[in-house]
Amino acid sequence: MAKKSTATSSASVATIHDQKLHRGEGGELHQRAEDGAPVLTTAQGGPVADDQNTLRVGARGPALIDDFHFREKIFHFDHERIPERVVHARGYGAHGFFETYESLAAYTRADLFQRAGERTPAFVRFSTVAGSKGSADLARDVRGFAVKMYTKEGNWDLVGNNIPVFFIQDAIKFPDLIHAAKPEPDRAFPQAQTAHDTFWDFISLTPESMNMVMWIMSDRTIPRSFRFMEGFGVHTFRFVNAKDESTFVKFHWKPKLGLQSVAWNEAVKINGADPDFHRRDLWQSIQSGNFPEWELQVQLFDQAFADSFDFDILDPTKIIPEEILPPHPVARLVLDRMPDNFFAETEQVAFMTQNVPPGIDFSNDPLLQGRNFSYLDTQLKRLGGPNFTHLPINAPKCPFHTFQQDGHMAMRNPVGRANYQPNSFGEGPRESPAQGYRHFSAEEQGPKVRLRPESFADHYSQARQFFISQTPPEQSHIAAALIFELSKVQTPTIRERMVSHVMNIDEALASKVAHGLGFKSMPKPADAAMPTRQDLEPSPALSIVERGPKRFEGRKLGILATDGADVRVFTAVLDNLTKQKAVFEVIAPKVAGVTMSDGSWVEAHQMIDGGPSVLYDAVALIVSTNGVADLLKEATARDFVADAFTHCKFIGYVPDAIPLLEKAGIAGDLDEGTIELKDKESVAAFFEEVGKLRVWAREPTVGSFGG
Ligand code: HDD
Repeated sequence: MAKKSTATSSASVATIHDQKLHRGEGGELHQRAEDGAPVLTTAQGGPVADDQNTLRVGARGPALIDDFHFREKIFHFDHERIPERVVHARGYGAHGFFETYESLAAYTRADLFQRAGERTPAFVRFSTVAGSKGSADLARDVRGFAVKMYTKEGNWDLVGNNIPVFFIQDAIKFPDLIHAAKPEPDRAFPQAQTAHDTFWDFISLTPESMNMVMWIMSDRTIPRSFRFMEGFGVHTFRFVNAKDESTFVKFHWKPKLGLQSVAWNEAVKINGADPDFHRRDLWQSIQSGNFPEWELQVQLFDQAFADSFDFDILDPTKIIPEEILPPHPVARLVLDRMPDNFFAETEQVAFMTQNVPPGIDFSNDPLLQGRNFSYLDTQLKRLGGPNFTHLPINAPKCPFHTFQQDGHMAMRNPVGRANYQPNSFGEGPRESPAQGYRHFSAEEQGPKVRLRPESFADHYSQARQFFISQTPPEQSHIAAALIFELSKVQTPTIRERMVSHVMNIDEALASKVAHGLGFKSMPKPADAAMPTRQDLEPSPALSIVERGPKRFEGRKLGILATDGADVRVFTAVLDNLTKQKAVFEVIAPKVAGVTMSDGSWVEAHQMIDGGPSVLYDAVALIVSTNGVADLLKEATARDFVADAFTHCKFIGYVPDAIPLLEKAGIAGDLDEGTIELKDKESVAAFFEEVGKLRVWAREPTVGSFGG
C-alpha cells in the first residue's frame, strides 16, 4: 500500500509559489522570495524549487537521473576538499596592513620602504607544522608566521616561523625531517606530536638540528596566543638599493604586547578544553577591535660583518644575537580584519618564498634556495592548476600584465590578438629594464659539488648559548620537555643518543635529563665536528620571560562568580580591566549567569566545566558564602583553583572564597600571587601585580608542571 508523502517540503514550496519575479537594474532577472532573501539557485543560476527532497517516482520510489539539482549539489560537495598542506596544514589567517616608519631608500629600492607612513595591505597565516588540519592548537610545535604583503610592485611573501633557526641546513633534508616528524607511516600516529621514536631518531642522527632542539623544547613551541609570539624570516636576505648596492638583512616580527607562553601541563589541558584556543583568541581579539600588532625589525649588516661574525650568515641553524647586532624597528604590521570565508582566503592563500619585489633579494642560504624551488610545486598540487594566482587572495593588488593564458580555471586571459612578444601589432605589455626586477649580480664561481661548508660545522655552541640565556624556570622547562618527549621514545638507544648530544650543550642539563629518564649511567658525549664554545655570552633577548609584557593588556581574566557575589569587588575588577585594556570571562555554576549581591544580573560566558582556569591568564574568585558551599561539591571548581595555583597564576579572591582555597589544598600556601580582594584598593593592588602573569617563585614549591 502506498504511504502518504510527508509534508517536509510544503513550507518551501509555498514560499516559492508566492515568490515575485522582477527585473533588476542591470536588466537581469532577479528572483526574490517573500522574505527578501535571494532565491537559491544551481551553480548555473537556475532557481531551485525544492531543496529538501530528491526527485523520485512517487513518494517512496527510486530516484530519477533527471534531478540535475541533486546531481550538481552532491557532485560539488564530493569535491569540497583539496589536499591539505603537506606541512603547516592547520592554520588561521587575518587581513591587515603593513606601515613603513621611515624611508629605507639607502638600503633598498623596494617601493613599500620608500616613504614614511606608506601602508601596504597584508594577509598573515599562522600555523602549526606537523599536525593535520583538524589537530589541536596547543601541540608542542613550531608556529608558521607567513606574511603576504600586496605591494605596488607585486606580492612580497615573508614565509617565516616563530623561531629564528631551523632543523636542517640543506633543503634536500626537508622531506626526511617532515617524514620523521609526522605520524609514523605503518601506524598513522601520533598526531601533531614530536614525542615519538622516528622524530627523535632522525634528530639524534642530525647534529645540525641541536640549536633548533633547544628552541623547540623551550616554551616557544607552546605560545599563549599568536598575538604574543615573535616571527622571524630565518634566512639572511638582501636589501638592494637603487645603485644596486646590497646589504644583508634578517627580518624579525616583535609583538607589541610582549611574549608569552603557556605551561606544558596547561597546553595538554587547553587542547581538551578548547582545541581552537589560538584561533578563538585571534578571532575574538580582532572582532572586538583589539587589533594585534607587530613591529618589523631588521638586522642590517655588510660583507665585512658577515666575514667577522663567529658563524656563517648563510647557515639557517644560526642566529646573530641581538646584543651583537641590534635590530632596527622599520615598520609595523596590524591585523584588523578576519577573512569573510576561511576556505577562500586562509585555505587557498599560497605563500611562496620566491615572491619578492625589486629591492629584496636572496642570499645563498641553501635552505632558502631549496625553498624557492619548492613552494610553487606545492601550490600547483594543492590548488589544482597554474591559475591559483587568479584567486583574489593570491592576486596582486597592483596592476599586472602577463602573456600567460588558459589552463584550469583561467579567470582572465590577455585581451587582443597578440599573445606574445615581441609583436608588431603594438599590443601587450613590454619588459622594463629600469623598473623591472634586477637580481643582485653577485660574483659566483666554483666547482659543481655536493658539499657542506666547514663554516656550517659548529652544531652545539649556539645551542648552548640559547640554553644559558634562559631564566631558571625556562631552563627547567627545557629539561622537563626533553624528559617528557624522550620518555615517549620506545627505543632506548635513541634516548641515549639524544642525551649524548645534550652533553655537548650543557652537562648539567644532560644529567638532569638522564636522571629524569632513569639512566643508570651517562652516555659518552656525541662525536662533535667542532668543540662547543664556552665563550659565547648569554643573550637575554632569547628569553620569553625577559621579553614578557609586564602588563595585563590584551590578556584575559577568568572571574569565577556565584549568586550573591560582592558587586563592589566585581565592578572594581571590571574598571581595572578596562583601564588595562584587558578582557574577561565570567564562569558560573550555570551558564545563564549570576545574581550579584545588589540583585543585579550578570551574564556568564562559561559554566564551570566549560571554563577551566587554563583558558585564562589570571583568575579572580568572586563568590558568596552560599555560592562557595555549592562550589565545594564541584570537582571542576576545585580544579579551577588548584590548576591556577599550580600554573603559577595570580589569583584574586574575596574572603568568602577561602573554603574553596582549602578544598583546592592551597590555603596554607598562599603567597604574593594570591591576593585578597576586599575593596577598590585591594583590587587595584591585584592589578598592580597581575601584569607579571606568573609567580615564578612558586614553581619550585608546587613541583614541576612540565616543560
Ligand atoms: Fe616551508 C609551508 C615556513 C622550510 C616547503 N613553510 C610553509 C609555511 C610556513 C613555512 C610558515 C606555511 C605557509 C602558509 O601558511 O600557507 N618552511 C618555513 C620556514 C622554513 C621552511 C620558516 C625554514 C626556514 N619549507 C621549508 C623547506 C621546504 C619547505 C626547506 C622544502 C624544501 N613549506 C614547504 C612547502 C609548504 C611549506 C611544502 C607546504 C604548504 C605550502 O608550502 O604552501 O612547500
